[in-house]
Amino acid sequence: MKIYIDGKLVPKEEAKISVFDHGVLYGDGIFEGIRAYNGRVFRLTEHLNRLWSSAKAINLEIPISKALMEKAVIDTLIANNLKDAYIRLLVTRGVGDLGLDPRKCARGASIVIIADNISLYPPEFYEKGLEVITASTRRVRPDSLSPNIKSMNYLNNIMAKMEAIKSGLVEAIMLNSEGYVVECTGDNIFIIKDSVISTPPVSAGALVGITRNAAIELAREKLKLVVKEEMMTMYDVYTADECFVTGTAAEIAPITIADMRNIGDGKPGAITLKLMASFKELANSTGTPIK
Ligand code: PXG
Repeated sequence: MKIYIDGKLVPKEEAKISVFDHGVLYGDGIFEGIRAYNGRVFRLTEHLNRLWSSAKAINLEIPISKALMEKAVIDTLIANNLKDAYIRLLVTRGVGDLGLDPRKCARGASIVIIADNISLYPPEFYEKGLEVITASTRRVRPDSLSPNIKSMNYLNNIMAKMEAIKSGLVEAIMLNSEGYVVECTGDNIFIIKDSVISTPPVSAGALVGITRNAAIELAREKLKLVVKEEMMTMYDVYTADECFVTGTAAEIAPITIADMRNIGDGKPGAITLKLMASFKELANSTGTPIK
């Protein structure tokens, strides 16, 4: 495996960054998780735009242009001979001293790109649907730290994920400090009631997921359904006809049990299944070619 670090493709064993990098010391850095399907990188421009917005929000200068970053992603995939892949792109604050002050990272930000085979949820998760719980860990308030800064500190989500794991599950629903549903630990959430699709608004504290956007477009344009961004509580989840999550890793996955309640009849819903199929088609036929 070859890893991209600051312009070089190096073997995995040599892919190291300094312990003085503020990404390590403080989680001071940003990332993107990206997928490639069938020789094309899915919504690469959108991922890079989100990365640049994260950088802007934390006052981090990315040392290369978007065009060069796109080339670096493609070059990493080619070097690893990957057509279907999970790509993790990091931009860390860089090497500094033992203080918070980012100005001490004078050499500038470091870029790391890892491309690997995708480890997917097992097929039965998609056939039967996922069971989730509501995490007691609340999503961090957007006025403290915007969820749209995809920062290298994911402890808020990791603590909620640990609650899911403790219950023998893989995902948990996270609420905001007012108790409204926001998203899952690494996925956005949607419910369907009487053929109307709803997802929590970004103002609730949700990440503007790339897969969330794709699901909204597919639901509106291909399935001709109404999609609303609106506040919801766990009552709305429990009493929905269908529920699903979206994310780069999970794609679109049905949720069939939440906090011990069956959602609808406890099986993946018809609209969810249609969206899953439409998403597969979209992901396999669009994107930036790996060449
Ligand atoms: N919400 C949160 C909090 C996320 O971290 C999403 C939603 C979905 O966004 P995209 O753009 O991927 O549709 C994410 C995704 C993983 C993993 O391994 C996923 C994410 C981050 C880190 C790891 O499942 N982010």
